[in-house]
Amino acid sequence: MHVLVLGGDGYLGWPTAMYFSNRGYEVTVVDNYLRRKNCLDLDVGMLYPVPSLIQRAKIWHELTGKEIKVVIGDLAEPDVMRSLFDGRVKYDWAVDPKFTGLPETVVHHAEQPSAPFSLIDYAHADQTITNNLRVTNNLMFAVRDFSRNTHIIKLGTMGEYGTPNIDIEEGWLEIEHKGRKDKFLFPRAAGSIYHTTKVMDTDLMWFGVRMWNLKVTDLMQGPVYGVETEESSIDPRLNTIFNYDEVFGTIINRFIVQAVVDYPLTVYGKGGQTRGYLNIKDTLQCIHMSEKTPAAPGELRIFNQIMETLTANQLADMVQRVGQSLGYEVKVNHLENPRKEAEEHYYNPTYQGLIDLGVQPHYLTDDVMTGMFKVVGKFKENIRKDVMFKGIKW
Ligand code: USQ
Repeated sequence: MHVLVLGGDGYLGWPTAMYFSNRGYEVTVVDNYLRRKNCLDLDVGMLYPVPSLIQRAKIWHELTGKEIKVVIGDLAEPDVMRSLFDGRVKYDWAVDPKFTGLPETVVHHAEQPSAPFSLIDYAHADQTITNNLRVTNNLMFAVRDFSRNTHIIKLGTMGEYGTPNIDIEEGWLEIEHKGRKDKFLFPRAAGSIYHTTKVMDTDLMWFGVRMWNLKVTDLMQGPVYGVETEESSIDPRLNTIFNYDEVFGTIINRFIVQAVVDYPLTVYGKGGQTRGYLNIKDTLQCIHMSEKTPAAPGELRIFNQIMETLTANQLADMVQRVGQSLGYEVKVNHLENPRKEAEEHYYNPTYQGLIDLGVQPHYLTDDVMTGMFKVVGKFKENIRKDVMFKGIKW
């Protein structure tokens, strides 16, 4: 089985590649270092330096004997995408440079993933829209033209739904209107330009599913936390990239880093914002379970990929409690919210589909958080306070 991981250098992409490789799959990763370039351009830093994608694939091979083929290229260029399916691909690193053949599964992580980044100014909004939509469109057409049996697993986001005042279903909603019934995509109301591109991605794929019988799974993921996965524990050089700055860091990772350097936790506004969270280990399980039971031809299968819902205030309380038990003095600050979002709202999403497929959740317990504190604590000297909060306004 061959899994193609688009965006294989990122926070989730590299752990996905190792996860499948470790389980005996043939794996190809593709990335153009967009995330790293954007971090450099904005000078936001990372918790620790990470070897290049090619170096990581070499380290992985030395330690495990397994091969992850690497392509460095921009998937927004149609030719780069198409070469992965028509055999013209040139690997930038591989043990065996022969074309692996068509992938049974493509995991699409190749997006600009930050909401604040997409709202810095016009240019950053434009980069987000151009990259995310072109990559998705290029993928859709490449699969249509060369490999309709390939199952596309696309990372969506819970933020596509926004925070509606009704329960959030898994992707679809049956509506009765003037005595007639039909099923529609659950209403979308994205809260950033980034999240809006994810809505548009879904629409593109839904079109491809209806027109060309493509097989697509859309994983509506909440904010992910965590550093370690089974594979990264083999060697610290295999750790995934880890951001804690305002632009690329997600809330739980940020709060723990802040606690370690006595930076008051940056709760935005009232802190009643509720989101569905999951451990990075569960992202990998969810992708794997989706891969094992592919969507049918002509099916857009949607799962809500979260394991529990928590408010920003609950997270801050927990980080404070666990941090204090470890000897950190943790203060909590309520900053004026730079985002435009509901700070107190109803939130009741369904998230049963992936559990039914066999995913076993890792919840955010005190022990799990203590483990994160220990990892982050090792890199305390690298943590920069100047990138914690700049106040990118919506
Ligand atoms: N928040 C704070 N303080 C902080 C950072 C965030 O109070 O220092 C709040 C935000 O205002 C927001 C919530 O925490 O209400 C989550 O923010 P986040 O930065 O952790 O996550 P978000 O911007 O929503 O985006 C992240 C990922 C994105 C993914 C999304 C899933 O960057 O790629 O799609 O989580 S979801 O939020 O469900 O849309």
